[in-house]
Amino acid sequence: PESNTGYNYEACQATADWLLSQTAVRPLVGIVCGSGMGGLADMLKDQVAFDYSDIPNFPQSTVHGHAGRLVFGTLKGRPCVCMQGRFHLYEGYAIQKITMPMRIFKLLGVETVILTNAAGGLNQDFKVGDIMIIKDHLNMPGFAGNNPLAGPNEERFGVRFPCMSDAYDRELQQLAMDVGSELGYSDFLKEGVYCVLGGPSFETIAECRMLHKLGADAVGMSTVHEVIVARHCGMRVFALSLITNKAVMDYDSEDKANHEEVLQTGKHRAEQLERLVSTILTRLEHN
Ligand code: 6GU
Repeated sequence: PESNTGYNYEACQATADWLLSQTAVRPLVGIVCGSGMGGLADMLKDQVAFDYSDIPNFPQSTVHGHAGRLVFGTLKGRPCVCMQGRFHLYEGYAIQKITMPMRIFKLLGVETVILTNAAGGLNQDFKVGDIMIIKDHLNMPGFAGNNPLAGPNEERFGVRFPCMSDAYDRELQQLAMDVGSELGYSDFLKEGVYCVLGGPSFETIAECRMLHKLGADAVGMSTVHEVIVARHCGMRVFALSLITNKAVMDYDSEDKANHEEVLQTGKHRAEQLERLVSTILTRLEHN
């Protein structure tokens, strides 16, 4: 894999300083939009947006359905920064590159990170269109040594061996449940364990069965790397999966996972997901 040089503290600081010189927005919340959920960024008022290609040191996005813009603005008066399009292992990036925007968030002053993704449902009680509050994760690339914190530790960001048993803030999970029930979303608001794989191929039937047995409720190709780096540098994390399809679990099934279905479901539920996130946001407390 590529080395992480070029993404050291000074490079991140230079990028953050450049961004802070270009906008008056001082975000306390950072949002990462998953496939088909970029509409969240469009809700921001008084936008100042940057193509990733215009930001010094920033990685570039390649996938269809990911716009590749960093959008600053306010959501119901709250200053936010929003990644419209994220980076994935399957695009071939070094894992440190994928997660570099979390360190930029930190240096911009972000205290809370909200991440969304599209995921396949492994839990048999889940339906397409369900929104899953992520309460924990299985980091499969991490088991194989591909962890974004591998390499020299940067103490200015965090400790060598960060705790992950409290990765997903429990108060924010409860807040999301409360907000979801107020909005009338209880029927499709679930909670569960998200498992990340490298992709880009979808899982085999045997792999889905294995992941389900291991305790995963949903499977996808993102988020966990970002969560690890966000927690390492002390930001509070909340994450949601939109269940865009059911993972294929038996040999009689005619279903096949495909990217179009993922994007289609994203559109269908996007509005509700956006309302959930924006309402949560207005209830956040910051120092
Ligand atoms: Cl079924 N698998 C993975 N790995 N990622 C997904 C997905 C499935 N559905 C949406 N994203």
